[in-house]
Formats: sequence, structure tokens, C-alpha cells
Amino acid sequence: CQTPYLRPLDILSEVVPAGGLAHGMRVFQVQGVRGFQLAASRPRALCFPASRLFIHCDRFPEEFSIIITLRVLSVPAKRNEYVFTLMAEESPSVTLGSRPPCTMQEKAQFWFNASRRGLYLCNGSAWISMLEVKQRLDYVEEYQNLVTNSETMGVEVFTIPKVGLFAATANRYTPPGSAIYKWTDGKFVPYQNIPTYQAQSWKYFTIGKKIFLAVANFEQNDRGQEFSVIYKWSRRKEKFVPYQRITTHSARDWEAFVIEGEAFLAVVNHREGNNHNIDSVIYRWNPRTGLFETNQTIPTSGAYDWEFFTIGPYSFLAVANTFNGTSTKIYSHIYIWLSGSFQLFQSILTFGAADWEVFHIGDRVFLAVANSHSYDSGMPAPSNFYAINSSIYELNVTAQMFVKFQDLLTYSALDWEFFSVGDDSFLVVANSFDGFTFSVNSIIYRWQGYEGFVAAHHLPTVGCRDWEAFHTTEGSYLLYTSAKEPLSKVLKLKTT
Ligand SMILES: [Ca+2]
Ligand SMILES: [Ca+2]
Ligand SMILES: [Ca+2]
Repeated sequence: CQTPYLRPLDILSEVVPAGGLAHGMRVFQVQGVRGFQLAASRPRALCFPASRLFIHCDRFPEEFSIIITLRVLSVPAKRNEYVFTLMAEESPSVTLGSRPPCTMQEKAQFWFNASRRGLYLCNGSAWISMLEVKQRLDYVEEYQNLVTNSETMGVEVFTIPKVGLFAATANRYTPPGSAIYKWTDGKFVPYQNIPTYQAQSWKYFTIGKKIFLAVANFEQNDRGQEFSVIYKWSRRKEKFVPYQRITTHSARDWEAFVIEGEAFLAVVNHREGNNHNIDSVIYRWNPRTGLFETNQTIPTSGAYDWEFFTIGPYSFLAVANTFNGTSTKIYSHIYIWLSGSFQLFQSILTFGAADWEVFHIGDRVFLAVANSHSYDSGMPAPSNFYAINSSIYELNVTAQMFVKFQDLLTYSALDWEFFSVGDDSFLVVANSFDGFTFSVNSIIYRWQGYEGFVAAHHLPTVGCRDWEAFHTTEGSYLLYTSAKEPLSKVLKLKTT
């Protein structure tokens, strides 16, 4: 486009308004070169139509971007103005192609990564991202069929620093018990078997440098003893070894958390014999003995899941109550930590609640419940016990409570998993049974703001029990387990 048709534009005033830098903008200075870093969440706020720069210019389609680098000739001493000039064309400061080295020699040079559409500035040791086009979820692809020891309940994906990425599956039968897989050459391969008794879930956590993995056992062992086990990672053996046994009652789930520097572990006890109205227990780590000790008991009804979360300085623990002996339409409770113990914060009516999932979108806090089953011995049977709504609640800061945000029709939902790709937020539900068959679609919902969560992908699953999202340097994945067949699946999220 010819110069007469270029309008003068004060670019600095676009990004540095009178009140300071625009939201989502940071400045990096390396020697005489300044880079503006656009925070990933809202780069669009800093965009303007090309017509503000060009007049009668058909050769510049509006989807094109202009990236401008600025060189400060000299930084004046404490004055209210800065002098910027565009970098000279002969300046070799922008490199194209694959990642160049970034040492003191390349300091203050730019690298434009065409495949990721990202611009980076070398600070003398590392490339700092200035502008990166965010990935978007395009579709989901079957990636790995993971044949498991037996049907799988929960799965936990975790990273042991300097060792690798692992998945622990909670499997039904003993022997061979449950398995730990290690991500090797882009696949999960068997790493260690651990004897478990109708294991329901695993929880990975650390205390200082110690690495632990706790299993929730649902059944007694062959000698009639009932307990769940905390395993500790042995750096010497590179295996998990038994560390502490804890008496549990048809344990379903463990949750690990830290409050005011102290480590806690909470178990949900589902039932004792036929009695579902029993205590679940919160244990506190005793640094002197190196063991977990009972700290508080909380009455629960056929409990299935603990979910810990914090909001600002406050700590919360939500329990999913499933069944009280006569009904699944019962209250699940959210507790808040106040003066040394958890106290009731809010009760929410749930229908065979199997999972709570807390997640944040921007500064909003949400809590989703997976409702599995609507049954009440005192009421006429509904046409379908399993095709029921699962609900998403949002924290109302003024009212200091969670209020219903959205209902989604689910089919005996057992788990919600929140994940994000680029700037987009997603929820995937484990639909396990529609009243007739275990072969039902699980669904990925995409966050669409005012519309809430909207179904985006329908994934055929069999007896889907648990979802986990994880990332490697090669990309993002979802893993789902089946409670009805010894086959779990890794799906790859294809992005553009
Ligand atoms: Ca949990
Ligand atoms: Ca969940
Ligand atoms: Ca999960």
C-alpha cells in the first residue's frame, strides 16, 4: 500500500493510555529493545481494524496482523516521554525458522516461530514469549487403547519430578490388583502392580520432598481386614512402597490438601455393612511421627467424593452424599475451615451425587455435581432413574453462597473433569448408564459465556467411570476409564 494511504497512528497511545499500560500488556526490556507482551487472555482488546491504518488498501486483509517491534534509542532520565523508533530494516534482529539458540550473543534478538505463530525475545538465556496465538480444540482422536488389569474405577494422572508422567488405575480384582503406568515414548506402559481390594480411586500428593499415593479400597482383604493404604515413592527402588495403613469402611475416595502449612488427608467412607450413615474422616499429618492421625470426623451418607478448594484465604471441603438407606435425593454439604475445623457452609440437594468438581473461569468460581441416580423408596418410581440433570453452581460473592448456574442432562453421571485448551474452557462428563445400556456417549461441553456450557463433542464410552485431562510436550490428552470392561482409552485433543 502506498504511503499517501497510510494514516499516522499513535501506536503507543493504543497500548499505553494515560492511566498506564492497557490491561493484559507487559513490557520487556532487553538492552535497547523493548517487547510488548500481550497477556494470552485478551489480546483482542488491543486490536484495531486495519482501516485505521490503511485507506484503500485491498492487499491487506483484515485477518492479517502487524507485529511491531520498537527500539529505544536512549532511555532519557526520568522524563514523561519516551522516544521510540521502528527497527531499521537491515537489523538482523528477527530470526525465522526453528528455535534458534538464545545466549548472550542473541540477546535482544527476536525469533518468529511461524508454526506456532509466536514472537519471542531473547533475554540472554531464554526465549520470552511476546505474542502467541492460542490453540483451539478442533476435534478428539482415539490415541491409545489401554488394556487394564480388570475393570477400572478411578484413575489418577501425576508427574514425579525428574522421573516422569504416570497414571494409576484403581482396578476391581485381586490379583493382580491395581496398576501404575508410565508414559514412555508417547504411551502408557505398565510400570508397577499393587495389590488392592476393589480399589475405587488413587490420590497423589506430596509433603515436602516426600511423594505419596493413597488408594481407597472398597473391600476387605482375603483375611477379612479392611483398610486403605498410603504408599510412598522410594527413590532408591523407583517404586511405590507401603507406608501407612488406615482402617476405612468401603472407602471411595481420598482428598489431600494443605491448610496454613499443615497437610491433611480426608477419606470418604461409603458404608459399613448395610449402614450408609457413617463418619468420613479427616486426618492430619504429624510431622513428628511422620504419620497421619485422625483430626475430625464428619457424618456422611453413602459418601462418594471429597473435593477441596480455596477461595481467597478460605478453605472448603465438599462431600458428595449418594444414599442414606432410603433415598438418593439427599443433601450434599460444603464445609468451610473456621478456627481449626471444618464447619457446615452450605447444603445442596443432590441425586446420588458421585463427584464434585470445582473450577475457575476468569475470576468466577464454579462447582459442578455429577448426579448418578434418582431414587426414593417413598416416592413413585420416575420413568428413568438415570437420565437426570447434573448441575453447575456458581459462587455468588455478595450472597456468600453457591447458586445454580446451569442444569445439564446426564446419564448416571459419575465424574466431571474441567480442562482448558488455549483460552477455551471445557467440561467433560462421565455418562455411565442410561437405564438400558452402558454404551452411552460422554460429552465434552464448551464454555460459551452467556450461554454457559454447550455440548461440543459426543464421545462413545462404555460404563465410563472417570476422566482425567493431562498435557505432555506433544499435546493435550484425555484419559477415561471403564467400570464395565478392562479397557481404558487415551484420547488426543487435536488443535488448530
Ligand atoms: Ca475427589
Ligand atoms: Ca472430577
Ligand atoms: Ca476425574
